[in-house]
Amino acid sequence: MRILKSSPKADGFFMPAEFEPHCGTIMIWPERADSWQGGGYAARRAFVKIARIISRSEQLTVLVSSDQYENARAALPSEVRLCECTTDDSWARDTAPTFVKNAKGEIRGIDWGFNAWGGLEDGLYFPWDNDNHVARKICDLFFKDTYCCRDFILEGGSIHSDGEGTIITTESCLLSRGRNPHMTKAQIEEKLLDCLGAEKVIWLPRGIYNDETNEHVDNVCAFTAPGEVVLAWTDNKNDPQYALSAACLEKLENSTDARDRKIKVRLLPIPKNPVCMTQKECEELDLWDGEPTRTPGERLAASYVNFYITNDAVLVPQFGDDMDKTAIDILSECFPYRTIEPIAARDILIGGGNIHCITQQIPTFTI
Ligand code: KQY
Repeated sequence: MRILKSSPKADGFFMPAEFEPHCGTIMIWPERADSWQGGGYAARRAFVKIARIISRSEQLTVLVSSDQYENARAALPSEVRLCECTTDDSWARDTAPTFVKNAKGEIRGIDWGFNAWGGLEDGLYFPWDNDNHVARKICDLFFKDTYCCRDFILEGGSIHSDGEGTIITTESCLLSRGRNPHMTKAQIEEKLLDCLGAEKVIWLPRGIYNDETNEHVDNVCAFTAPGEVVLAWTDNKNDPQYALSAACLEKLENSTDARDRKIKVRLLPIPKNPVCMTQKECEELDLWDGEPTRTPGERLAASYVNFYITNDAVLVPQFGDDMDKTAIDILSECFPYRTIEPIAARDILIGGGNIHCITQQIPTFTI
């Protein structure tokens, strides 16, 4: 594996869309007891269900600690490849490489800097060194050259690509003080275009209320096709999400993409009833640095937008809410050629993210 200092764009590489064909997916076995309640058992059951569906249509690699290897091997289907790797947690979207592709069908990984969603400013755990090394290790494992972008803090959940030159992201996340405070918005945009081989960045102002990642885009808005997105939405003007989603809608309605298309926006409701931590769930989380990581009644950043697209399916978070079925119906329209798979996701959400956050796609490649 070569560590490259050049730029993906200059080398003819770009980030394909998630709905383009994958050769595989990466996940990381959950274990951290201050992230995953009850010692991680419930989260692992949800991860296994997701793994079963993904491995139906693509090669799934799951990173696991040596302590958990036996448990993971027993729980996961035999076609899943397990690979021992030291990590700090299980957010493959954010710690695995972002893969870019060129016209010949070659792929390379991008190794962004990772500081646990904000470092010492407002990050979510410390230390994060193991997570910061995951992307390069995965490139090693897959024999893929890697672009060293460790000087730029970015998580995969904070970007979406349509594969045709357009990137969406959120200002609340990418301009946060804990990531790249030395860079201007224009410099950050230039870096994104250069690394992702894109022509246009659409900056959504906000994300999902109470999203502890500083509002990753992958929880609020996602491409379903070139020129088409779903946006998390509520009609309830008293809900704190209303103003955030309305600001994003205004931006999308006044934007064109890199190919000068007007963007078609489908509104995807958020759950009707806020999803909040129970006393029992809080009691089943270990403390971090002597402090609770969640408090009873805390509203979690529940959103159906945090789905994951595989070669044959779309895995959609479900919260036991009236809107679960509506979300499935809307996404069925968006993805008529894939099976829509509802996944009970509360046990993942408690960790602070959802199905998209625990998965990272590897595009198909020729060589
Ligand atoms: O949403 C994500 N991409 C990651 C969330 C991390 C939360 C850590 N508690």
